[in-house]
Amino acid sequence: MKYKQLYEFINTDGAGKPEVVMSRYDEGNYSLDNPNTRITIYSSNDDWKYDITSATNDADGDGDHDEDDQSYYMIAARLVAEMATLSPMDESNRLFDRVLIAFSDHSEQDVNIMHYKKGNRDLKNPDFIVKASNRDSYGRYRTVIDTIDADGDKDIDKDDELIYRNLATSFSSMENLLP
Ligand SMILES: [Ca+2]
Ligand SMILES: [Ca+2]
Ligand SMILES: [Ca+2]
Repeated sequence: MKYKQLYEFINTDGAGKPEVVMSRYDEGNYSLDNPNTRITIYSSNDDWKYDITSATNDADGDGDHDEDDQSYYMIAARLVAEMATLSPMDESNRLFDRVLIAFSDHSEQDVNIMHYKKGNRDLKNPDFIVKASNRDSYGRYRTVIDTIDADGDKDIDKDDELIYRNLATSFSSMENLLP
């Protein structure tokens, strides 16, 4: 299944800081407002440390539904919170409204991390695409292509690559994203 994962920061409960909202879109679905499923990851102390999720599912596909499954979503939320270019923690660094992650059309393993500038609501037309490839036997991505500044410190280096490598690894490890 060629599903896509979208990450956004939205203040879903209207209180305190924004939550991380992960929406899944199945193959062919690019309708921003109509995801196939949606999970919200909350910070219980409202301090950008994401540690609670809305109801999840057997994300890792091992046949049970336990804390391990929840942890995939929390790890993903913490990763996107490291993206200063996406997180509303500091609006002066923020360039993007949302990030969409999908497997490449050209390879079963390569991952595209698509970035949408503020106001761009067309999921088919990202402003930047960072690619991760070269997955090892543990499922970790080793190579990032077309890296941009993710942590907002105005350079492009290994720290930025690591965020993208971890995001791609997180995405490909969530095998079973049932509603
Ligand atoms: Ca909130
Ligand atoms: Ca499981
Ligand atoms: Ca950087």
